[in-house]
Amino acid sequence: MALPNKPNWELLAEPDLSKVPVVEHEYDALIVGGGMAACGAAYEIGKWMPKGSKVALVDKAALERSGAVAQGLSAINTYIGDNTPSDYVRMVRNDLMGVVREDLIFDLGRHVDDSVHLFEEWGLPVWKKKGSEGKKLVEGGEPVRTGKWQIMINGESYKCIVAEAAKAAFAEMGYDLFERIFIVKLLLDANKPNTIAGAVGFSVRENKVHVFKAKAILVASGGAVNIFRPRTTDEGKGRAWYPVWNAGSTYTMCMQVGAEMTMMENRFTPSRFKDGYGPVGAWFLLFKATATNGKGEHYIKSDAAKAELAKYSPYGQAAVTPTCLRNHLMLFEMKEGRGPIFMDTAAALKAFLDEKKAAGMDEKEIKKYWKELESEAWEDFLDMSVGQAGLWAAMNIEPEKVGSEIMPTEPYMLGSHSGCCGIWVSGPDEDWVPADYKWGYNRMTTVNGLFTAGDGVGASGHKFSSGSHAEGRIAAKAMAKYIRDNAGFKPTLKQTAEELKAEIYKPVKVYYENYQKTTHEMVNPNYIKPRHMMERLMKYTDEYGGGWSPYYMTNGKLLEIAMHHLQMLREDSDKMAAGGLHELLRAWENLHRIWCVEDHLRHIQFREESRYPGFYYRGDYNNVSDTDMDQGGWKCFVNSQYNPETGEWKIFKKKLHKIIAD
Ligand code: SFD
Ligand code: AMP
Repeated sequence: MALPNKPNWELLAEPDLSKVPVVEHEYDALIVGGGMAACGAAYEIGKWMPKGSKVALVDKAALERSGAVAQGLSAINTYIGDNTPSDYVRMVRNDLMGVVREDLIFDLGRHVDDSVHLFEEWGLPVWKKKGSEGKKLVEGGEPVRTGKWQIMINGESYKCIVAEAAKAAFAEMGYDLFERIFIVKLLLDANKPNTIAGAVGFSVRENKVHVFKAKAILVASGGAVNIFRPRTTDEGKGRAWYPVWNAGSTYTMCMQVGAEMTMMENRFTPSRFKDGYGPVGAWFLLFKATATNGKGEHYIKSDAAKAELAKYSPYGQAAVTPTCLRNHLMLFEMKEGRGPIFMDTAAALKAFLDEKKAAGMDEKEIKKYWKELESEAWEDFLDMSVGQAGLWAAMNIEPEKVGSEIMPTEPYMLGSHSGCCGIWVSGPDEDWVPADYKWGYNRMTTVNGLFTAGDGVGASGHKFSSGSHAEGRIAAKAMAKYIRDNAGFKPTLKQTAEELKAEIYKPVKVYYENYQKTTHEMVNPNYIKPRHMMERLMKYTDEYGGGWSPYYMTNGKLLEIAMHHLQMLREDSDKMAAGGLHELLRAWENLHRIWCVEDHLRHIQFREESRYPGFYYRGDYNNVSDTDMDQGGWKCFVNSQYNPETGEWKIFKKKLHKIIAD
């Protein structure tokens, strides 16, 4: 039996699962995911593992173009350079409305530049200021800064470059790389409580199940996309800002084995160029563009905007307005009927030109300069969001002549960009780190031997691509230490390989047992297709969980209804049907989505305030309650934990420590 990648009517027959082989592997360390964090881990781990160790990396896609950086990027958003790690902590703390793990952020800040230097060494072109062209950063080359933290790159091939180095490091050590294998779940040890022992997944290219035993596992499978109804409809559906292939696997898989989660109420609702999802940072920071409302007013400077920001003091009054509050101002204008919001691209480009003219640049030089400016503007999208460039071309948009609409998108869950949901991990084992922030191994979750990085680590956003890579390296080093310290540990699985295979291939069985019972395979009383399951999920999260259609507003009652629907979805997911390997992938992705978004809403329900106005609001607690948890306030973490033995959840407040002074 060969299951088709896409349903193929000629091949439909009762599937014989005995013909699906199960390959069993045994490793010391396993890396799940192949993005920035995983590539950082792959590059680093060999330096620290005992000689002769066995290490593997498993990616659901192909390393060269997988994860959020697949299309490339036009900026590296975290490069400390002449700034200090303490300043970096202050910036992240303010942008994320005060509730962050300062130990993790400081730790990242002191290591991130090393990854950027490696990228340059591996061939990534970093823009340099006039006068220092040709010099590498480590040789004193001055990067073109867009903002205080961001540097510009020619980054279309960013991921290829980073993946190549990871592969080379693996090849040198004789480690194994598995591509196109989707990991479905993690497995706990049969004998040692709360200890990771393995993972199971399936090939998305051939009928094969893979069971991995490992002494330690790093899960770095990115954030969660397509959990809320997207703004795109039909023809454009599937287009999103963050990578569609990251389906919440990191959060769900770690949560399911009992890892404590933190700040899962946080989401990132980015403002993006409408319909193409093109990022806005380069326009705001490099081109110094401003946003206007439908009346052409620079609404950010209005008294109404100032009054709105004053409600969220001290965050709203910081030198740089937090990302969520920038959204809040945008939504305020739109709700007051002054939309749409435009990025004033034409004014920004004209201002550059005027500046040069005033400085006495001659006509010929101006023409040349204009060409450069124009191509930089296009390259920003061509490097990381090709669809936006395509849309501009298709719509006859000339950014030097007309502005383009920007719009808050549907929400995403992530821990590495301007969001901070994720897993509660140990910080570095150093004396300045509070005792309740560390338990021995840096970036280890509360499950022994289970590590995470990048989007996986909670309460420490603004790592971006470079920080995720650096964090993967930090985690890999700690994971190697854990393996050395637990050299005698022999992972033992609770389930047999055959049991795991039956569980993974269940949606295939459901499909083939029932598809002939209706005339159209999409509609069937005995099953639900992954596509429909995802649509149902998106409808509920949008309408009840504060998606874009109710302007990101929810409340206790709406969340109660959302939880009911999500429980029904979980129940119904047992009846998901997959007619081919691609659909089998979609089925398991959906399950990952449902779990992580359920935890997200559970957290929003628990936190009786609106910590991130502009990302989400609770109508019944529409304020930021910034007093300490000891005084009944919400300036604290919210953590949750699923108990894999009993199936029960607990959710609770966790103390916040301020480490770096203002
Ligand atoms: O413009 C499984 N990001 C930006 N970072 C920057 O530094 N500069 C920018 O310019 C950035 N911008 C940006 C960014 C992302 C995107 C999509 C756009 C624009 C359009 C953010 C970074 O890219 C991001 O922070 C990091 O990539 C996060 O790293 P990491 O490792 O946490 O996630 P990943 O790279 O997406 O990798 C995930 C991997 O997991 C695999 N995977 N493998 C096995 N089993 C499963 N079940 C799996 N599920 C997922 C994936 O295949 C992938 O390999 S801008 O907006 O600011
Ligand atoms: P984005 O393209 O929105 O993902 O942003 C890229 C980088 O620029 C991130 O580090 C953002 O925090 C930062 N950024 C974007 N817009 C602004 C703004 N208006 N003010 C300050 N920083 C911004």
